[in-house]
Amino acid sequence: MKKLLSTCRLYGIVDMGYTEPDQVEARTHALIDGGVRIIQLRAKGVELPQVKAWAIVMQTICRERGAIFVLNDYPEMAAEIGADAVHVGQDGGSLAEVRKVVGSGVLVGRSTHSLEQAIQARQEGADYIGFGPLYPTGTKPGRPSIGLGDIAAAQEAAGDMPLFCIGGINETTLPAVLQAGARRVVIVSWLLQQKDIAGTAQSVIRQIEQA
Ligand code: TZP
Repeated sequence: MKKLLSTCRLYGIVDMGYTEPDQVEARTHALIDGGVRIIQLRAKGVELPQVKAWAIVMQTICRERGAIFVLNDYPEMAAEIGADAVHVGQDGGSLAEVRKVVGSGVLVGRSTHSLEQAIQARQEGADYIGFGPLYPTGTKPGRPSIGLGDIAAAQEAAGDMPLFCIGGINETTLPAVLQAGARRVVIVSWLLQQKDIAGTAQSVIRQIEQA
């Protein structure tokens, strides 16, 4: 899984704030069709049995098609359903505690919102980090944006730990994000709102590879 993670340029999220329940399966497939090999389920404020049902659907598809399935927020559930990875925020406890719950075979990702947090996540042994929000975004309302200025330094500090820039990335902002040194990105709302999710993902991956 770590080897596959190291090849990932675009990280997709099936965010239930932008996804109808009956689209979970189709969107997971569309992202994989578009070349995305790491896909998270993000279902804020949803009852746990429902989250678990969607997680099992996505994990099954990702396993069949060779993508990494990431569950946002719930280490116990991630362990229970055999998720490939779990993603936790700054309020998700220490990574050592998370690892104790999920075991050594599950990748652990962490959200970071500053260079200092990126450095700390690496010291704590995160398998990858999200770094942002670079721009203000309705997907994480109220979270201050951090801009592009620290991307290169965070990238440097991350070393071989994959760092995915996140927050407000779309076709207009992507070139500046890449220009600032980003080598991997997470795109949520803009990608999910495209008519052709697979084609758009493909084009984003191409742009990142050419940067
Ligand atoms: N963490 C930092 S920004 C963000 C998360 C989950 C949301 C990014 O979503 P979008 O829609 O791509 O701006």
